[in-house]
Amino acid sequence: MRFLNYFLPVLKASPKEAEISSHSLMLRAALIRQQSSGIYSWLPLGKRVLDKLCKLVREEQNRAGAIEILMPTIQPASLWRESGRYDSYGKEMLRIQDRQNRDMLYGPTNEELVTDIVRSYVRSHKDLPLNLYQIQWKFRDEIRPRFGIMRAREFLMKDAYSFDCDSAGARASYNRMFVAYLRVFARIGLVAIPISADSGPIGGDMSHEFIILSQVGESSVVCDQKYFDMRIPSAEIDFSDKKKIASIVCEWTDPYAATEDMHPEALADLSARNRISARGIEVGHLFSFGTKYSNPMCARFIGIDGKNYPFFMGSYGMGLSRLVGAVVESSHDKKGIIWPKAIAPFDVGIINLKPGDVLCDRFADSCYQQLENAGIDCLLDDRNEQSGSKFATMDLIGLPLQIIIGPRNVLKGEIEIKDRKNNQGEVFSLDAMINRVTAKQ
Ligand code: P5A
Repeated sequence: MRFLNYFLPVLKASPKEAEISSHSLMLRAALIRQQSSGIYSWLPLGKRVLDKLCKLVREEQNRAGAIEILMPTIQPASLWRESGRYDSYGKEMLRIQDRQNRDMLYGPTNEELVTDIVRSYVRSHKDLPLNLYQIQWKFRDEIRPRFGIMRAREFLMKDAYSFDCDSAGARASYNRMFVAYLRVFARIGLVAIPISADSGPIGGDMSHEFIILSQVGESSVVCDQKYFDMRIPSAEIDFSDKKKIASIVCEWTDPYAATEDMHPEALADLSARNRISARGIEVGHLFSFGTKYSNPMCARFIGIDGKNYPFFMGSYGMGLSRLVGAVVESSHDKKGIIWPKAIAPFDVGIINLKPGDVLCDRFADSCYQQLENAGIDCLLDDRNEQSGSKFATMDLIGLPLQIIIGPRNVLKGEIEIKDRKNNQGEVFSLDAMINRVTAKQ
């Protein structure tokens, strides 16, 4: 992509409404734009990040055996009346009426809707287990939307729903999602602490939140620092191996972790040396709630003994728009964002310091073409701007690698590569640079 053909309206000053770094950086780098309280547009650069994150999340959900569907954002109230949640859900739910005066709502979550799909098609234990997921916008009319997309009213969630014959099967489905979550967070450079949690309005007796430690988080957590040295399950992990998957969950729930409002005795065993007390951002939440929805909604299957049973269910949420904020919050410096490679909007930023100069243009175009041909996404800054402003923009938007093409270097046939993370530059010939960058990707 060439900057002159792109839409990247970066802001010079930090917007007044932003209270935390990630919100300010996301606005300044033109990732998002607020349209109303807690409601955001995703501008081209932000859309690229969100798309990359969705792709990665899909890979991990599919690997764990979940199957993607897409449910509507607008749901009929009738389903929520069946489950009994229509009245109890409260003011967070955006309730609307259609032209026939039918009660509808903008989905804050989809347990009822997915239960309706499954009860319509799944008849037999032979069709189980089943785990259906979607990536879809949700609306919750939060009393105090805050920190940009971090606590928004409209937000993107990956929500998965599992259906099993019995509680042992449901536990295995839960464990698979747990392990898939560990892999997603690790792939975007985050350590997420699984914390046993209250299940709130979703319900059930087992629940874990995944929390990223951060000063701006809304939860207070205490955990063992061991979490920061633990190994992430590899991509080759066999998700059909129930024992292996359960052992990984055991390993990851063994070190101490709790939210501060719980008063566990185990805390006493945790020596001060290993204890981390910090704030954290909730980026995912797993629930296991058995027959809470299938029973009232008469969602049943025929078991091995020919009798009817309600499905044993769980649901598994991941806040994808919030995760983008959490990544920016945990990976930035004074100059701007530092994207992990996995979700960077472009892999490489090329700065042509002197557009119009024959040699600079030739080097910049050749570099851009060769990298694009090698499948590397580049943003070429071909604007006629001051060098300082171009450097500042590139640092602000935080692409992992910068290639700097300046009139003095090109006379010697050279190009500079700078790593955004450590700010270290190295000078190469054009060919050596292409080899180097393509080898790194
Ligand atoms: C699980 C999947 C559920 O809704 N039903 C479907 C279950 N869980 S949850 O914990 O309520 O939400 C899942 C994740 O969504 C993110 N999230 C938000 N992100 C941005 N703004 C919000 N207002 C918001 N509310 C929830 C969180 O990451 C949460 O873990």
